[in-house]
Amino acid sequence: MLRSYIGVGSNLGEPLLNCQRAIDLLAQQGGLEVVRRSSLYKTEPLGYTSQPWFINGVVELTGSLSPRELLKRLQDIELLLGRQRERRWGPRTLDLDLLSYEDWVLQEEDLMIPHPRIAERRFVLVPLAEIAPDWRHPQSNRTVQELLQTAGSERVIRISSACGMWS
Ligand code: A4P
Ligand code: MG
Repeated sequence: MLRSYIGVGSNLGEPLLNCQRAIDLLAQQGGLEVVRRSSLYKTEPLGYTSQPWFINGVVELTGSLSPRELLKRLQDIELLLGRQRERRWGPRTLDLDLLSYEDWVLQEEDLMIPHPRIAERRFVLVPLAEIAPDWRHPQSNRTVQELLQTAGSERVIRISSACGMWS
């Protein structure tokens, strides 16, 4: 089984519900299984800062889909939940990022694995550390804990436990 981690984020509409629905939709589809879900976190916006705080979390998937098939699934779910692509790094009803796929490194314009901004983002690393403390970045070979020591300083506040709000 191939293992991947997906970053889930939302800061428009009902962000908590959007994240929960996205995971439910992922879990209901064939070809993959949601193995673990992190807690959900309220996180300070990064990049474009004049926007509402986000809800973020990370899920672990296993399955037989290729990275491109998986990306397509993620984009279909984004659209289904009303995502409109406007401002880059701006507010969104749902953002699903393919953070990693096994220990693959892929550098294509429309698909980069691992996701290029993992190492600097506490809103990704904190939930990832919760469900995959031994995960290593395949390019730097640093663990998620090591990456956290040099990541940014945006505030990340846990709002639900891993087995609470999600199920
Ligand atoms: N793409 C390439 N690699 C990947 C990948 N590994 N996973 C391409 C997903 N997509 C990937 O993405 C733009 C293009 O990236 C896609 O067409 C896909 O082919 P997008 O989702 O349309 O646009 P975006 O999300 O606005 O851009 P980007 O660069 O993905 O932004 P990020 O990195 O997702 O950042 N602050 C907080 N606190 N929490 C957040 O969740 N999110 C962002 C968006 C900014 N600030 C945030 C948060
Ligand atoms: Mg994105």
